[in-house]
Amino acid sequence: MILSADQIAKQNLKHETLHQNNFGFLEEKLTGEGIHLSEIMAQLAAFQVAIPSWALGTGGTRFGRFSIGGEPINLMQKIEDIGVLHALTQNAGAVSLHIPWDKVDNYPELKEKASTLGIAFDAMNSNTFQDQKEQPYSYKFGSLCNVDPAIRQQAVNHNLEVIEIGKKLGSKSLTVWLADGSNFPGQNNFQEVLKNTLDSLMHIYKALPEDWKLFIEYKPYEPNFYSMVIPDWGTSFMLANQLGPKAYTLVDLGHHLPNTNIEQIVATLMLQGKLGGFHFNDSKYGDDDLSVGSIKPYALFLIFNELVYGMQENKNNPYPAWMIDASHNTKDPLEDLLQSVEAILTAYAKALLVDQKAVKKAQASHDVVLAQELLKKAYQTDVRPLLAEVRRLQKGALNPLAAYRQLNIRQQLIDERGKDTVASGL
Ligand code: PSV
Ligand code: MN
Repeated sequence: MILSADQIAKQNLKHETLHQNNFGFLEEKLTGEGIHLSEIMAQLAAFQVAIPSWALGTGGTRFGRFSIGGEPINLMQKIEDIGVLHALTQNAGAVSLHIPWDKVDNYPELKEKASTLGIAFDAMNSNTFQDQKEQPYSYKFGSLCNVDPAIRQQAVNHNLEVIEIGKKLGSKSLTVWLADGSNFPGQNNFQEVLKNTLDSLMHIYKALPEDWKLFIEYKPYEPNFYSMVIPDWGTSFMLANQLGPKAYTLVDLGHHLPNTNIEQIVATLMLQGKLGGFHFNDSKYGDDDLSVGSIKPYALFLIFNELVYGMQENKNNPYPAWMIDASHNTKDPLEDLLQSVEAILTAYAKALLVDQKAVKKAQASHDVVLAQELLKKAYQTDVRPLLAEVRRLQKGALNPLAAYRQLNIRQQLIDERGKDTVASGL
């Protein structure tokens, strides 16, 4: 289903008066504080977060999966769903594909369809954490790290194929996440698997086109529980440095042990010019993949505060690739993604409101209280009218979630696709 600007404009009429009042009040307040609102609004409008192709259906755990109905059964339908998200929010104009899940016969047709909906192809993801039917060797004991050179070669070749597909779609980056690791002491020789991984990544790196980037994800545990070959940002950073200037670390919010100071990791990587990409989600315990900002919104704001600072100060760091990497087990995936997009933009807008100069001044005079208060002041600003105004100016919805519900989109998708459809992916 395709959502038209007219349908959205009609929904906006219902909220128009209240919105103008709310925005007018906020505009006066912020302008009075000397904030250049137009600059902030331009940055918010430019922000595009990629939606992963595998998150448009209901997810599940190893215990069960509860389908919502109307789920997209192929990539074209997934692109249409992202089109709906983008039409409503104007901030979801990109898709991230996972190969081989998203292989199709006709890539030009796919590219064409996406471009009519304003959707670009962000980072491509390879998959060497599952075995595919036709592949000769198993990844049960690792892929790029494997002690068997034939298995490593197969995993390298897969990544090369992903790059080739990405080239056809206009993507400019490859994200490698490795499930490689061990479940028991003695299973792997730590040094050997790391050396093998670097060697395999070097082969992949060599095949990267000049204008591409390689993003290396890290994760402390799962699916392996004793050791992961790339367990932390330090290992990813080390590999990226050894590979060269086109390789970067990718931070996935769920890939940290509880209470890790992620904002400090962001700052360190940006200082070194090595933060390439970002996967958004939220968690209570581990890689829970919950809706962004649903558990620790203040931590998300602090992370964005470092991202904003880094984007301003660290010109050696490229503009990061953003992606939502959440799983929707309980809610309608599209509603969940709308909530996540809103949470990301909320944190970003609040971070843009931080008076960086005043914070620096407070730090210079060791005024701990003031420095903290300055952050809190930005965090406590209700930026919802600002986000709504940015969307309105781009013909998006004043209230995306309300519009989604009032337009009965899930029911329309069920009528169109059926009640029992199940989306491929995780
Ligand atoms: C692994 O947990 C991960 O974060 C990687 O980004 C994968 O590609 C993605 O989730 C989907 O499995
Ligand atoms: Mn991820």
